Amino acid sequence: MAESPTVWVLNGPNLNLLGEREPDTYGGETLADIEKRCAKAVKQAGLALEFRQTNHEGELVAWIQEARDSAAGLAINAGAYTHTSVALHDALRLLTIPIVEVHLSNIFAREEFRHHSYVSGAATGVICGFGGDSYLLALQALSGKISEQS
Ligand code: CA2
Repeated sequence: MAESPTVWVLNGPNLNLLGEREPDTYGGETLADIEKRCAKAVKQAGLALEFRQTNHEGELVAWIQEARDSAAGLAINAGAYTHTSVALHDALRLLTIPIVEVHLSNIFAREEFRHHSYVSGAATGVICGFGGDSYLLALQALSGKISEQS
């Protein structure tokens, strides 16, 4: 039987600490809780999941490059690198698969420095402000795009 197409979910700095502080901004779930919900959702959609987190910008760039050959779609919460990283923008621009930018919080309702994203210009779409549900909504969008293509 053919392997299921794999959706990659990449997470940037400090997201490993989710659930420990600032629940009003980011919700009470840990990243492991969100990963579990994502795993369930992709299984139901007939897809596979690769879910990763790093605190290092270069590692995120390397993973985005790796996704070029391995992923059918990519969801990325680049954390604070969203607002600073031209390197992430350039790496994402090299992909031809659908990309959804994800944020737990509504970055547009927060400090001015969070309103600009280097990820958005390279993404197919953006979902923010729904806590852990933002990831599920991103997977739903990617699943739709992937089935459109096949
Ligand atoms: O809302 C999001 O998902 C963000 O990408 C989260 C980033 C922030 O820099 C972006 O502007 C929006 C920060 C993640 C920090 O994670 C924490 C985890 C535990 C406690 C405090 C922060």
